[in-house]
Amino acid sequence: MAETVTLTLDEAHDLCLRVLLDHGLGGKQAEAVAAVIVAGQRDECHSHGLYRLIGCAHVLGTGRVNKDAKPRVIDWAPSIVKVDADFGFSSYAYNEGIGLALEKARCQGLAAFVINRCYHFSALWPEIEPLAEQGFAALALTPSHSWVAPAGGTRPLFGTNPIAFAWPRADHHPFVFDFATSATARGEIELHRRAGKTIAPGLALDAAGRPTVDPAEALRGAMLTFGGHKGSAMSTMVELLAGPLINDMISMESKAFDDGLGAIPCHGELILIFDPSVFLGDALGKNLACAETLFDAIIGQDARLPSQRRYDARLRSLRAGVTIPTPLYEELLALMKAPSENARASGRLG
Ligand code: NDP
Ligand code: PYC
Repeated sequence: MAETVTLTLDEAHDLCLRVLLDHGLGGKQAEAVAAVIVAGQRDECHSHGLYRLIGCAHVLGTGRVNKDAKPRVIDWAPSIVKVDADFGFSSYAYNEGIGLALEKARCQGLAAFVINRCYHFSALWPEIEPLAEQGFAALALTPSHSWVAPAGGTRPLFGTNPIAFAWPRADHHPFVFDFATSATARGEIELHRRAGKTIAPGLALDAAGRPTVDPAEALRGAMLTFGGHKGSAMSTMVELLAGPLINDMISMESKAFDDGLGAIPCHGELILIFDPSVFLGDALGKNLACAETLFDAIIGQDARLPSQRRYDARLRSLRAGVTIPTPLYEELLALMKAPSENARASGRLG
């Protein structure tokens, strides 16, 4: 049997949708989740691509996610939109509320978009890159589960707490970065465990608080923040801004709420949206040009901009589809209630 399987983006989407619908997820919610998983795989963000379907199926099996969630969009204040996700997936709540949040950003120059009571498993860039494509700058933050020790500590406390930022560019893809405040995403460690590979030193401690490169030990122990005390403080900031500030759970509470099920984290998310045209008026063009000078200077040193790898991967995937390990493909097929005869008939599984 071949070591990998290649799927077109349509096939990857159909696979996601089928698994999610088979697990009882409502149609619009399933579409929102499938879109974000396929986007992750398309951009070769393997830790947040098709592999995540396993976690989605698991959390749906636990009965925790509201499969028929009805997100409620709340016009909270002149510059604040909240969406109560009704314990559904974040991507669906995002789709329901983002329109009003953008209206407010256009009007006030700055809007806060809050998603509450959501199950969140995705990368953050799919939420903010489209905003920068429409001319906005954006910053997204969300906690997760207590998996990460504070700098100087040895026990899990913070979530992997990603921060993502997007800036609009006229003739290029937006400038976007999106990373965990842990030294790596937990999904990466999980992928190393699945592949039987060790992880890099400096990412995690075992349950006894000793440094480890064994991914299974790392998952049982505590992950480390990036940049020592700096990542630790940034992670604390994510907990505060996307927890107490928005009346939602911090990672410790989300982990306790999980109650040992090992489900996808349930908590809130904060997205700040800036409209540069309101901030700048007539000075918009001059300042967007200044940003381009900065980007040129970065690239001029043969450094690369964040997301360039992702944009290159996207081009490849649009042309040639996405490639995943055969064992992962088999595991995903097995998640279907009635595994697809089409996939077998197509000869992909030999
Ligand atoms: P990485 O450490 O791989 O960093 C990713 C970011 O850094 C990307 O923007 C990437 O761009 C950029 N980057 C990487 N290498 C370079 C380089 N040499 N020069 C310039 N830029 C570079 O990611 P993480 O493991 O920390 O996180 C991966 C994903 O996990 C994120 O998308 C995050 O949102 C997600 N995540 C989600 C969580 C959740 O609760 N929902 C929790 C934690 C993580 P490029 O993509 O082009 O390589
Ligand atoms: O990879 O750390 C991670 C993660 C947590 C929640 C979703 N992804």
